[in-house]
Amino acid sequence: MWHMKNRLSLLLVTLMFTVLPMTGQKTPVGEYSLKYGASCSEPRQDTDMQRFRHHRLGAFVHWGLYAIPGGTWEGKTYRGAAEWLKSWAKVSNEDWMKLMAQWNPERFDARAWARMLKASGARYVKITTKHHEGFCLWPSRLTPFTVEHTPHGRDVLGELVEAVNDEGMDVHFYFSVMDWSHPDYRSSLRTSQDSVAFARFLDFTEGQLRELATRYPTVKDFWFDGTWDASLRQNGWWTAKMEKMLKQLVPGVTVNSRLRADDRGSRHFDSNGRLMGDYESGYERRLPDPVKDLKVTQWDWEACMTLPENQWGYHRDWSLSYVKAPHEVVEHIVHAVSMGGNMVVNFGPQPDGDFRREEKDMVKALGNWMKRYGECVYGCGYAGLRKQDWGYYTAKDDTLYMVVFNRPYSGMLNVVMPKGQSPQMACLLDGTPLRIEETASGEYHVAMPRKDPGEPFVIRLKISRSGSTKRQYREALT
Ligand code: JFZ
Repeated sequence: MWHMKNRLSLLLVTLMFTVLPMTGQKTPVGEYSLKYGASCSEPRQDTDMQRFRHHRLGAFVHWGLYAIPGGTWEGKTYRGAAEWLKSWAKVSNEDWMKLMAQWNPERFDARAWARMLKASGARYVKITTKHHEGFCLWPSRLTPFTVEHTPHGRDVLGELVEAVNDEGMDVHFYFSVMDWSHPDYRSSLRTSQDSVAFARFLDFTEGQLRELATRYPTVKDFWFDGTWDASLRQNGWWTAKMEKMLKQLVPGVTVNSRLRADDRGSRHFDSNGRLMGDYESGYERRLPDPVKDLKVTQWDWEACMTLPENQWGYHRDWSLSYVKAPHEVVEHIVHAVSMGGNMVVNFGPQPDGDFRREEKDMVKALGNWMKRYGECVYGCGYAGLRKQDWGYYTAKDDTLYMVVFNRPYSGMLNVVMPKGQSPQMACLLDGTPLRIEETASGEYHVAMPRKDPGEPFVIRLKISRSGSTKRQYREALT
């Protein structure tokens, strides 16, 4: 045993003196020495990151040529995601790009969009600058497939950036690296010709990202997608380079983990288990389990959600899907916040530039709820307490929120407190006090409000910590 230990230390010492000086990096023993791994090991605490985190609720907008066929091609309706129709119906790039001749969204009004999205309670808007199809919502100089070469001709993205910013919201850019329209795109690199073509493709993509960052410098975030192919995994260096480049071009900008792959092809988290990019972005139409997945409370993350099961772009026939009710969406938002994450709710505008009825109704319902109860969402996070049968806890500084979705028959909500803490005061957000009872077993109950709110509602709790209370007394006395 002693020998083993000795040998191990010898190995460690040799490693420290040989490998580390060679790479010039401090690599803890037992870890891979990575050139393109995580750029920081702790969550960012600068003002831009805090702003991102405090917003908590965003709106996604998926808009592109796919809105025109809306899930139907040559008379056949495809149930899959509408923004993937080109792939489902095996449409050639040439035929797909003929849709550009029909891009004339007469009812598109960026200001109306921004007002509407703001009314949902969202604090930022994520816009698809370019989805997998390759059609750009900005007049890119690097491809013919842009809004500029359509009957509409307008810089849709530019108009949206301005309108969304004028409404006081942040703009985030969705960008798909995978591009079905580009002749040099490769999903895998089998031959040296593939590698040469893909290198050209990466240059082209870098150029597009430069365009976006310099044309629209108020952008706060780049949310990458379409990064799962082997070709990109083998080029982790490029994803690290893009993160660096964007951060130089747009100080303070945030980048999602989906952009990133490291030297060894690990995605999201590097080979040493560290989060790459500024926040984790793998929760898509699903959320971390509130009991099993508490590890997510250690880093920043953002989830996104569709209103039907799986439609991001406009699909004409939502009758093929289950569509969430507003209270379910509210629960997803609160669930995310209760575990320290953001939630982005998706909208897929129609080809005429208007929003479908269901989305307008959703905005109103969400907005009404957020106006009344947003206090438990904005700037809030993980409370250090588990999900309860009645709903979720969120927290902000010394305030604890109970967000109640399920009412017990008894009308008494069980409050679980960490040891040494007790609820001192419970009230509704309008200040209406609620009765607190201590049970024989030392648990606390808060009584439901006399009048049932008839919707998910929020209780604000003031907590006393015995330790800190004692300290406060002592400080008051001295
Ligand atoms: C991608 C896109 O393919 C889709 O069209 C949409 O834009 C969505 C927001 O992102 O879809 C994904 C990407 C990643 C996962 C699932 C769907 N994932 O990591 O589980």
